[in-house]
Amino acid sequence: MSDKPPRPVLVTGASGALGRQLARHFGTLGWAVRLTDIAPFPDPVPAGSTFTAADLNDGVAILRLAEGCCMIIHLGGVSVERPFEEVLGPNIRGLYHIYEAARRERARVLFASSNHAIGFHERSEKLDNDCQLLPDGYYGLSKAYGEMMGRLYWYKHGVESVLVRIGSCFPEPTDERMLSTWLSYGDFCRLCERATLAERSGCCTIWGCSNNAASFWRDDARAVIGWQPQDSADGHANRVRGKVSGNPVQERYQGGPYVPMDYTRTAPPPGPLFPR
Ligand code: NAI
Ligand code: 15L
Repeated sequence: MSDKPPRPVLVTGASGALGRQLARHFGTLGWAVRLTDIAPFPDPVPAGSTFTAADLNDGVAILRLAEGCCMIIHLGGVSVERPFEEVLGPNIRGLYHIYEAARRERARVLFASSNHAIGFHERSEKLDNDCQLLPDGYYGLSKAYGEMMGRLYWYKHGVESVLVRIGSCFPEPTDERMLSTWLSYGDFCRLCERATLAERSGCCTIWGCSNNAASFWRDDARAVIGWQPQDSADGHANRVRGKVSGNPVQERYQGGPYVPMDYTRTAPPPGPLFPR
């Protein structure tokens, strides 16, 4: 297996927190990368890469950017809970533009999904990757839609997708919940590398978290792309243990702080949504 992709890789959301990490990582690997974002790229553009500003709402611009690419790493869009109208353009229409471009180029997509697509699962549950989608807001709903988009394009057009349900990808865990959800920058970059180089991915779903003893998540398709996390939140336990919100709704569910946003229930739900 080659250690370089056969054609350029397109990275959206390149000016964001994860995009900047990945741009640097791919730069050190010497890959040919097209970086794009609606915001300017704040760092020196790595050798071998180019940066082009574009709005995900602009389907023609996305088609042009993807021309000749073998892989689209799609990190761009609204990345936190926002009102529906703000999420709609980048995350719903924009994602359609990404998948149409992938279909035309026969490119694989890595879709940066989120734990907020399943945020209403209780923290006491240990989830496999085929669990019910239970979004905890409009942002999480857009990520659930993104995963469904990946499946649609796989079954209908044979477009491959690596759907990564990212937990909390930050320099280090900052509260107790992140002992379960943390993904190190290094593990994230290596995941993107493996997703690009794997001979085949089909349409697979992977939990984007490091090797955390307190993980909420269990089985997934990481073996399909040959990725294993190397880092762990465990070494941060002493520092963040006990850092909790005090909000019972927030602490009950995996989605944490996004769950109580705009939450109007006065009593907890009576039981599981999908009783067996
Ligand atoms: P970020 O907010 O730092 O980066 C997102 C980028 O998308 C920004 O640079 C922004 O300018 C760009 N963008 C927004 N609207 C756009 C538009 N209309 N056209 C083009 N570009 C647009 O987010 P971050 O943390 O880097 O996350 C990257 C991806 O990973 C996002 O899709 C996010 O939802 C997902 N993710 C991140 C997690 C984390 O812990 N950082 C956890 C779960 C998912
Ligand atoms: C996400 O999906 C967000 O992009 C990120 O900013 C964090 O809020 C993360 O989830 C999380 O749940 O910690």
